[in-house]
Amino acid sequence: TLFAQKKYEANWASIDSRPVPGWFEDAKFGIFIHWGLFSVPAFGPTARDGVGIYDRYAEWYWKKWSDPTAKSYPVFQKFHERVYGPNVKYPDFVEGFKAELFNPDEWAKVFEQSGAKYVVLTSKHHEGFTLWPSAQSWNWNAVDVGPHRDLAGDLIKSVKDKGLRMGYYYSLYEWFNPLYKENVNRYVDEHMIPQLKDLVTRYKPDIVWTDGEWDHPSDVWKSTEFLAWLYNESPVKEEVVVNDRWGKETRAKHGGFFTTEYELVHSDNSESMKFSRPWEECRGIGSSFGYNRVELLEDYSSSADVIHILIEKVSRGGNLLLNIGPTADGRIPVIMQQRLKDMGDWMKVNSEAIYGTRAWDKAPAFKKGNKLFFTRKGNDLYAIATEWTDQLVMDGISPKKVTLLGYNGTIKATGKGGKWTITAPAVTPSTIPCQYAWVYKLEAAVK
Ligand code: FUL
Repeated sequence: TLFAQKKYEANWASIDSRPVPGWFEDAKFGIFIHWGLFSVPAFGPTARDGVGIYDRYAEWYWKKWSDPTAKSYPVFQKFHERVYGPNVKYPDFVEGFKAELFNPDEWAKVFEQSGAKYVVLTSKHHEGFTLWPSAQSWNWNAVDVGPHRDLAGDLIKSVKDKGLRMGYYYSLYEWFNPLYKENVNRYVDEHMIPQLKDLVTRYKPDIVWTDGEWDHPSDVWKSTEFLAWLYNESPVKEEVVVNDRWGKETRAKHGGFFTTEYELVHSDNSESMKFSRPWEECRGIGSSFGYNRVELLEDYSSSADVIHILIEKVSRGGNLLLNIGPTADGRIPVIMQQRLKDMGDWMKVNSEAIYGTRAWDKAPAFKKGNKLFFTRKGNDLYAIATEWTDQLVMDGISPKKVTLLGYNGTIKATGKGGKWTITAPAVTPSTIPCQYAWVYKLEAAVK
């Protein structure tokens, strides 16, 4: 059958009328990758420096090191002075960006085994250096200089070969691009828009994840014009997904899915999380997106932590985009691999309680410290306990059958009038289905 595809116009009312393609909300779990020249110094302040989360981002090295008003300025200054000295300028870091150990098939395997369904790579962060041979970033991209390799192209190929979706992060603004500073309109017309269109037509990404939008309103970025092109004419017009970072006024208002970041971009109370659109929380495993070599084990979330974060976000209807920061030589730090491996082991047993689910609208109000979460798929509910308890009591359900995912024995569940008590089975270390969180499937529990 031939349906006339809807034509989108270059205004927010029209752009916002396009539903976010369903694959995104069903996917629930993605991997974010921050990789660029900032991976060379791979340094940022930590909690021990007494600065807040935004001041710990290692990918902000260039900016924070050059901005005396930044709270983390002294920490970056001191480090740079001690390690590199005054003669090393940020662009010199390109010498250290070789990616000589980069094996995209290996990376893709790590992502696949984590249970993630999609991947988002920084094609260009605020530093302006592109990971693909962009004509607009002549001599400031990974093919002309540094690794001499199309990192963005090689990775999307390997990731898609594994059956995962992949897209790109792209920073609208650039800190030190002279054209951007002198004439933003020319920058948008001659640099940014051609670059974005090149990225989309060349690699056909499933996601365009923009950022750096706050510097100008969306009309300066010509965001709705670009999105109308993306939705009407581009090779990915059917399935492509975008976020909400398209201008200083657009977050949690316009575009595709809404974004939170370390729960800080929007305050993390249950009210503000009732977004009218699919949403995604992004965060690192530690407190930075770019690799920070001085982080200690104590700075990293444990496997239990990251699994619990996934559960919390999904039970509230969101996705989790969990970040890794590869090294300049192209490795995924082993501690990050380990966290992803544990997530994958958990997902092998429990993924049906994650993929394709929605928040349960009758779930108990979200509070920090909750130990019981719910997801819903059709008439089935999944009760996810982040602590092993002998008895779970829940309200407002009448399940036809109760099982524990990954466990073969029967589960004792009794109830009347919507109030049910589930008794955990007696398990041993060898019969417990998994670690970190346990899922009771409550079949036909809700209407
Ligand atoms: C922020 C950026 O400034 C950070 O460096 C990071 O890329 C994060 C995902 O978005 O706004």
